[in-house]
Order: sequence, then C-alpha cells, then structure tokens
Amino acid sequence: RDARMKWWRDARFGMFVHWGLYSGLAGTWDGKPVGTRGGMEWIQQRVKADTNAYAEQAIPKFKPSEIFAAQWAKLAKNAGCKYLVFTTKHHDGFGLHDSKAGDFNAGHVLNRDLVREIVEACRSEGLKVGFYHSVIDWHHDQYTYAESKQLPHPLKGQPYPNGLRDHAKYQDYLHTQVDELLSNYGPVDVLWWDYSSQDFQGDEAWRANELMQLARARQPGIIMNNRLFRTPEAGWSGMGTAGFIAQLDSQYGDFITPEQHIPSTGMPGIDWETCMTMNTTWGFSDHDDAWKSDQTLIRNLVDIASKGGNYLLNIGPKGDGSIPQQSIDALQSIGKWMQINGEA
Ligand code: JFZ
Repeated sequence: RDARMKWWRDARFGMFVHWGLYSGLAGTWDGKPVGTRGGMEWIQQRVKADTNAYAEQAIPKFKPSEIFAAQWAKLAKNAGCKYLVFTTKHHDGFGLHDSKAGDFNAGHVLNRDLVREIVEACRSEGLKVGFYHSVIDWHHDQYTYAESKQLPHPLKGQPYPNGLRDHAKYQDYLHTQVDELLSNYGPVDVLWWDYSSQDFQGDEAWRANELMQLARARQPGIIMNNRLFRTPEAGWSGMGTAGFIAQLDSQYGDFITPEQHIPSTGMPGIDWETCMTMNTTWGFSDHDDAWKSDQTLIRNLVDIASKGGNYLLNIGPKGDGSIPQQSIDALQSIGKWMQINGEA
C-alpha cells in the first residue's frame, strides 16, 4: 500500500471536476433558478424530476466543445495540480463514457467517449487521473429506492413505475460499467467512490468487497477512497464532516475524504484528502456567486499541506465544458503562488 500511495502522498494538490448533464441546466429548471446555494449536481432531486423529464431538459444543453478536455488539463497543470479526478457518472446516472451496458451515456447520446477525451488530455499534461464514480443512480430502472433504507432519490417513497425492482440487476450494471472504465482507458490512478449511507452500504448495497477486488484486479496500482463503505472502520462515523474519525482499515479504502473540512490537527498516520468547492456548488450554477477569495483558497492549500493532507479543489464546468471565469482566475492565482512558493 505504501508503494501505491507514494505519488499521492507527494501530490498535495489535485483538481476535482463535477461535470455532467446537470452542468448545462446550470441551476435552472423550467426557466427558473432552483436556488442560489448548494449542489446543483443534485438539481434532479431538488425539482423531483423523473429521469425522462430530466434528460429531456438537460440533454439539449449538454454540448461539449472539441477542446474542453485540453483546457481543463492545462489549467490544472498550470495551477500546480498533480492529479485530476472527474465524474465518470454522478447520481443522475449519466455516464461520460461509451458503455455497452446501457444507453444513458455520452457514447449513445453524443456519439463521443468523453472519458477517453479527458484521460488523454490529462496524460498529455503529465497529470495522474482519477475516476469519481457514483454508486447511487437515479436513472437505472432497477435501482431500488423506495424503502426507508435507501439513499436519496427524487422519487423516494413513491411507488415504482415498473412494479417491483430487482436491485441485483442494478448491481450487475454497476459492476459492468466499473469494469469497462477500468479496462478500456489504460492506467487509472484513483477510484473515487461516492457514496454509501448508514443504512444502505457496503456489501448489501453494492457488493462492495467484490467491487474493490475487481478494481484491484483490473488496476493493480489503483488507490481508492473510503466512501464505498460507511462504517467506523472505513473512517466514517455518522453523516457529515463533523463525524469524521481518524481511522481507516485499508480493506475499506486507501484514504479518507472529508468534505469542505480540514481536520484541525490533521490525522496523524492516516492518508486524507479534503475536497472543496470554490463557491457552494459542485456542478455549475449560474446563480451561485459565493466565490471564495484567492486568499482563502491559498490559505486552505497551505493549511492542508501543513497537516499532511491533500487538497482536491473543485471546478464545475458549464454544459459546453468551458470553465467559469472565476475559477480560471483563482487557479491562475494559485499557480502564480505555487511558482514562487511550491515545490517543483
Ligand atoms: C457527495 C455528492 O452527493 C455530492 O454531489 C458531491 O459529488 C460530493 C463530492 O460528494 O456528497 C456527499 C456525500 C457524502 C456526505 C456528504 C456529501 N457525507 O456523508 O458526509
């Protein structure tokens, strides 16, 4: 484990990217702002849309340019990031790759493999590359959500449209897509799982042990975060960052991922990476103007690095893949600071 963690322990700074169908909606539904704060990658849940209504509004607004991936990778590189983790699939279930297992993905909808485009762009800038992958899926018609035990879902509590569901079918689909992602794109450095709930987690929810074994078999050097399980041993205790405890049995992942939160004393002996937004949303919103200052972002980086953690700083590109100007400016400022003060 030390061998596979080495590059990551030295990295200190990575770019997180939330980008998918929600990005084109930009926090607007039926022509109206859904709010000005909070995660707009959850817009489907916020407006309680079923997957068809969601896809109908979102797909026409998701129009990746030809050069978006090169732009991300260059910005990350110049900011001093050593790795880039992006959403291969978020909770809405829309995949960025070209999957043989289903048709709700960029391959079928746009005739493009956006995962390949992003991986190639990262490689050509010398960045390590990570796949965020949501085990929650609001699209798949066998994903089970109605019982109280289940994770958030826009239609939670309502009867299933198709009668009873068979969650095992969803698990098979999840495993197949993870297999595709780890088999068809060369080396993948990080698998960033998201996420289990207290009541619905691990083996019961995702056949998680098998999933982790699959990942290690396909990618012997891969490292994974701790969100596929949710137990004290996996470094969780309760919902939210306040409940994070500095404990991780490595069978549950290689590193801990507190969110929007820097443990005050670090976590001695534990590998940790805090992920943060630059405003208050992960996915792009036209309505969130709560941008953090350059000074705050740089202080976070210094604070985290001094406590032995990694900073995974998020951008939420727009539907065409372009990066909000505020994020470009901030990352360029960080890059200048890194040139003067960072290690090579
Ligand atoms: C999850 C996602 O729901 C969110 O959209 C974003 O992708 C973020 C990086 O990850 O958010 C979570 C997941 C788990 C907790 C909090 C936020 N948790 O249990 O503390």
